[in-house]
Formats: sequence, structure tokens, C-alpha cells
Amino acid sequence: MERARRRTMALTGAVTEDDLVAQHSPLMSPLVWDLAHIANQEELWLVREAGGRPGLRPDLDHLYDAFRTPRADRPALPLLGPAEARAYVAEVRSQTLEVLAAADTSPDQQERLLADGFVFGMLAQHEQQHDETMLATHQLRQGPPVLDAPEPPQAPADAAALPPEVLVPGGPFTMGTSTEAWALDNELPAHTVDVPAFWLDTTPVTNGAYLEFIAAGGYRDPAWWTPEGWRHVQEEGLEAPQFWSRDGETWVRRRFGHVEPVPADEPVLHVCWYEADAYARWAGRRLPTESEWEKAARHDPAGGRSRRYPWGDADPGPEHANLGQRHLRPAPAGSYPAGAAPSGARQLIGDVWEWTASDFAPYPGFEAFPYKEYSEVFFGPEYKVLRGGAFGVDEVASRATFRNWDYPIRRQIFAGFRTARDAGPGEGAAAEHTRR
Ligand code: AVJ
Ligand code: FE
Repeated sequence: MERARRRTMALTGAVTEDDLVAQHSPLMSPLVWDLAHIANQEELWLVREAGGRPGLRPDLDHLYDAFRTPRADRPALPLLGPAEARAYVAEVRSQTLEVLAAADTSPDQQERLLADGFVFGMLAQHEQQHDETMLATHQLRQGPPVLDAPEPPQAPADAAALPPEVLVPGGPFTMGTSTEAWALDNELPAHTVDVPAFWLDTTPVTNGAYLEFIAAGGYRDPAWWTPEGWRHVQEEGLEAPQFWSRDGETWVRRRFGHVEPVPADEPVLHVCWYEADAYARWAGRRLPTESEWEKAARHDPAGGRSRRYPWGDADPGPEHANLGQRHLRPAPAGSYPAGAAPSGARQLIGDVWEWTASDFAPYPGFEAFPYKEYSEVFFGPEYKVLRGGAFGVDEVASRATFRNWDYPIRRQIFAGFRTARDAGPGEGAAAEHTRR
């Protein structure tokens, strides 16, 4: 929680007070809304529900209820100003620390919230998710750069020689979890899914590969797009990922206030689901389903079980994945060999969120916990699932079971993708049979 708070303070402290209350895009809240919303959720779930305390400002609940107030309407609300919001954040946190000190002795009705510190993990994840949203607001904001971070490491020596795709063997695997203490409700429960063998891109699709799609006229040929996708491309006049523009013959992109040539070896970022889906069709491939993605990221054919992460059960370190806003961009494709999955796929965790082919749906046996506005109200065909997390995701909100979702038109999120194809007859079946 302290790590999340340092990040919140850095993201809201980097800009002027005017910038904090401004709306940088109708798709986003003013940063000062996220700031007080973080405290309001902590007050609601931790101080009041888990801690059994009366709370500080129940009168603010309606202003900071994300479900009841659309982002576009938030600037018009009588929100707390920057100084008031900072004071509120600090007052809630001091009560949180008192709840933490008393956590062992709370009455039974708070037992499930407090078990294994779940409610603390939930609020740390909540704050980090809003920190990522605020990072997206920073990316949308015009003006000179205010954020800074070291560049990610160069690609490893073997990156250029990696096979373009890896084989994930067919057969059942365990999807979701019933044992990860801080997993959120939509990741539960663990259940068996039979996934036939398939081929998956070794790395996310790069800017270089995506530029070929653009150069081949991909944005001008309806053959590659779903009907809704084609309509959207026409209406919005899309011709490249968000934040890209042409500078003579070359493509440049704006990244947190810097303008730079598009790096060919970096995973493509800021594409919507329709663009990812169209690229995959143009490449003679398709997006992986959510269960394929999770199998590639967790299934260990040798051990016959699902791991917490592609590399095993150990928490992510800087050698495994580009997480935690340590860098302000994805690392080159092929990075992080220590984070590879058993199949050889790299960068499944970190760098860019990966669009999947799947709609956001509950697992069999799903129960909303602790509130249905986290996941349940979003289940349905209008949202597509993203997996794996991006460079701006903190490790507390990163694991191979973690599920994110958004509208298929969304581009300001830190999303890219990789592609897949079915395996041929006999491919990827042998290993699984030998083991049984
Ligand atoms: C899981 C990223 C879709 O930001 O809308 C934050 C996370 N839920 N506060 C979002 C969330 C409530 C959510 N996503
Ligand atoms: Fe929220």
C-alpha cells in the first residue's frame, strides 16, 4: 500500500494544481478525482466494511462512485480541491493503519475481507489500477514532459534469432485460481479447461510488423476488419495507432510529452481491439482466446499444473518482466528471457496489455466479492478481455490469472497484442500423451 501511495503522490505531484483539476480527455477523469476516489474506496471497504468504523466522509460517496458518475461528467461535480483531496487521502490512511493494527481481533462478519489481508491487497491493487489510469491521463495530456524513468534494457543477444511462434500442447489445464490469496473475484474459482494445441507468437507484435500492415493498406481494406471494426475505422478516420503521426516519410509518436521515431523492435501500443483483430486476419492468423492466453502463460506440461507466472511461482523481479512503471515504455520484443513460459513465449507478463479474442464472462461458480461493481456488472459481449499487464502495472496487480477488460474501441490504455493459429493434426499432441 505504501508503494502504491508513493506512486499516487508522484503522479499527482508532477503537475500543477490547474493540471490536476483539468480534464485532459473526455475519456478520463481529472487527476484530482482519481486521487480522492482512491481514498474514498479505501474508506468504504477498508475503514468501514472491514474495520467496522463509522468512516470519515460518507457524504462524499456519491461524488466518487465510479459506477454512478461517468468520467465525462466528473469535472462538473463539486469535487474536493487538490489540498482537500490530499488531506482526505492522509486521514483515511491513518484510520487504515489503525484497522491494520487491530485486524486480528475483528468480528466474524469482517472475516472474509480480512482473511490473508485480502482487503489490504484489494485496496493496494485498486490504487495501483488508478495509478495506471492516471498514467494514461499523463500520456493524453499535452505539454512538455513531466515524468521520467530509465530506459528499459536492450534486447538480449538471442532476441533476433527467436522462432516467430511457439507450440502450446493440447489438453486440459487449470484456469483461474482458488488459492491465490489476493486474486480478485473474477479470477475465481479454479476450473479445468480443455485447450487444443495451438501456435502463439513468441513475443507481442512489434511496431515494425504493424508498420507492414499499415504500408500494405491494412486500414483501407475492409477484408481484414469485422463489420463493426470497419465502421469504426471509417468514422474515426483511423490510420495508425493512437499518438502516431507522420513526419515526412517516417512515423513518429508522442510518448509522455516526447516525440520520437516509432521504434521498430518495440511491441505496438495504443491499438484498439478492432485494430488487433484486423492485423491478425491480415497476417493469416487470429487473436488467442483468453483460455489459450492463460494456458500459454501458466501451464507447465512437465509438472502438469498451472503456475502463478510464466516463469514459476516466484513473485516478479526486474529480471522477469517490465512492470511497476520502472520504465515508461515497453522493452524490445524478445526481452526478459528469465520470464519466459515453458513454451518459450516471452513477455506474457508486463510490457503491454494483450487483447484476446474473448468477451469478459464469469467463470463457472463465480461469486461477486466484495462488490458487484468490480466485475459482475461488466460481464457481457460489450467488453473484450486483456491479459498480462503493461509496463505501468504494479506487481501487486499482476499474475497470470489477472483479468482486465475494456471496450473494443479503447486505445488510450497501454494495450498491444500477439496472434495465434490452430495447430495442425498431430502437432502438440505427442508430449501430452507421453505424460499420461
Ligand atoms: C479492471 C481496469 C477495468 O479501471 O475500470 C478501478 C479497475 N475498478 N476501480 C477500471 C477498477 C474499480 C477497472 N479495470
Ligand atoms: Fe476505482
